[in-house]
Amino acid sequence: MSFQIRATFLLGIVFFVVVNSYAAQISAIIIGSSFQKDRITIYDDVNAGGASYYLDLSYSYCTNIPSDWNDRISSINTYGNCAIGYEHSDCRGRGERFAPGTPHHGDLTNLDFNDQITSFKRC
Ligand SMILES: [Ca+2]
Repeated sequence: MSFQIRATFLLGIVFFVVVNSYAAQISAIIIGSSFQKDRITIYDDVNAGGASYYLDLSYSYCTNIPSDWNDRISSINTYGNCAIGYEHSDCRGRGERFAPGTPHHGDLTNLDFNDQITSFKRC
């Protein structure tokens, strides 16, 4: 290969690598932000203790938690999102709003709502 062809070839590789790394960064940012959006984690015990389960609320209006988590949640991390927890399935019964500024995410006994939540929806 002549110098010119080799230089063009190398430039092509560098361009390919740079474009791909930008594409990877951009998709990582998009995936990262959609991962946090509407995500909450529910915990078996107070203060984020015991078993935990990740819930993504972005795909439906109301999300019934898995049956093995029914009436078991004692604390919640909303990651700054807003979610309403309901006493019964299909977002029926008593509802409590969990959002930045609302109290007792870490201890639902303070809301008299310990081990009672069955479904969630976004605020
Ligand atoms: Ca519990």
